[in-house]
Amino acid sequence: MKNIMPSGYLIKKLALASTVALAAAVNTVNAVVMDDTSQASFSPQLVNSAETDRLIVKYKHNTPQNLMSALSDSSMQSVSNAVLDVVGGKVNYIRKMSTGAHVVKLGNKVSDSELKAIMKKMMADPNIEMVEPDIRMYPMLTPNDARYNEQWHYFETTGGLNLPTAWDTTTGTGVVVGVIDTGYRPHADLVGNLLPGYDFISSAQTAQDGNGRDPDARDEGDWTNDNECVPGRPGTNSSWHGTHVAGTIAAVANNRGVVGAAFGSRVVPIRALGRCGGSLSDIADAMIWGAGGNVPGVPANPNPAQVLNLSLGGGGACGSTIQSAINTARSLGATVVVAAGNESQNVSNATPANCNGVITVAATDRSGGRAFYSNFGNRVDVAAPGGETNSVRANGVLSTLNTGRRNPRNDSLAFYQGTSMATPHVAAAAALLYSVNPSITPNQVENILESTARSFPRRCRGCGAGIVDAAAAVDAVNR
Ligand SMILES: [Ca+2]
Ligand SMILES: [Ca+2]
Ligand SMILES: [Ca+2]
Repeated sequence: MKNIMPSGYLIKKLALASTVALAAAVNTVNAVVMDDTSQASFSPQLVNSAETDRLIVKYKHNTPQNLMSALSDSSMQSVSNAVLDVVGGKVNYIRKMSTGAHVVKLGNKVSDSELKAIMKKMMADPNIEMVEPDIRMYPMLTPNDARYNEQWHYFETTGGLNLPTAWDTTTGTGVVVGVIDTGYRPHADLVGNLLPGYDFISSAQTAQDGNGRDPDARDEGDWTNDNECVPGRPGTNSSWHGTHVAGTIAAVANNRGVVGAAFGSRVVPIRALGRCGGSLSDIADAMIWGAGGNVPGVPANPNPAQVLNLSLGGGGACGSTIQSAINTARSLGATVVVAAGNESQNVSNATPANCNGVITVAATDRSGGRAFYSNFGNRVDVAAPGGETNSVRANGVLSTLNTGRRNPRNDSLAFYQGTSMATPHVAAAAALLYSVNPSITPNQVENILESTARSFPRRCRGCGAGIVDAAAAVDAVNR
């Protein structure tokens, strides 16, 4: 099985997995080691004929010894006969194991019940001590972070992204995702996967850091006073939006808190949103810089991103500035993933979601239907879990945040809802694909994510090809 995990990660995983693996091993022994007088009683989940057509057979007193053409040897006759009696066909001898047992392979496909019957017949031979299926084992990559179990949006069959299976192949190692957002907080569960970013906010008022563009992309808070942004609009607390989005992509695994959907990847935080949002001109520059392009007056990004996440948007048609930035990012090899928007309206009114060359993401709720707020329409390409916190907070997307109402205070974790939360799931899935095939193109990424998306378990009209299936997508690019 392919595994391109950093070794430190794997070591931690194995340590974590040990209690589970040990329990499984004990079950196996209980279920299949029988003396010759017992009735065969196999635990069904341990006999999976779709996964294995091999058996491990151990003889009492370690007989037969040194078996080469073993199945012609009379001492192995009961093995052959057991198979012949149940399903017919040959048995192939594979090898003798260090344990003294022998591995044999069935010549024909068998069902679970046939496999059980074959094992039961073998056990009728008083010379046979033990027979068990040569089961397959896998890296046990479920992260052990304390609140991973609340990240239903990664693993639940109904509404999740099918990530744990994808993580058996890749967690995004070697891939850079540019997050164009409010900047970042150096959250202890995120900072280890952050690369140097840049602050593209040219207005000191918007930035709240006392100056224009600068190399420090930390989020200083995007709180506003009443009427500050739009007359009549009440003030808001700081959102720490960029920290939440970045955490969904690359929060650190196997330490504490939560994990990112591509926790082997790294995020370049590119700050372009502050108080009252951000300007198109800053966002366009941020995109080009993120992908490795040249922006006058700004040193080049030393870690060009293969994926850009834009959990942002505004109203109106797709203008030439943003389309040009998208085209430049694509020409540099970057896949651009964009939120459909939260107005529960046709996405044609939301930009850059309505531009060409982007993957536009609608949001689904925990039941896999369209989230009540999500935009929809022909411009949507795929859907991903964006959660829904209005009725049940825990049905939102859990990620890294900060407790500060205005200025930053302490690290926290929080449930958010929105197409902003759905989009980083897709950006992370794209990162997994780049990790498997670094030369994949933006068009190929989009085609694979769409063609492997799963159908909606509940109504989601205008939500694109389906809910992104990370495991299916990784499998498709791995072929
Ligand atoms: Ca600044
Ligand atoms: Ca700054
Ligand atoms: Ca973590």
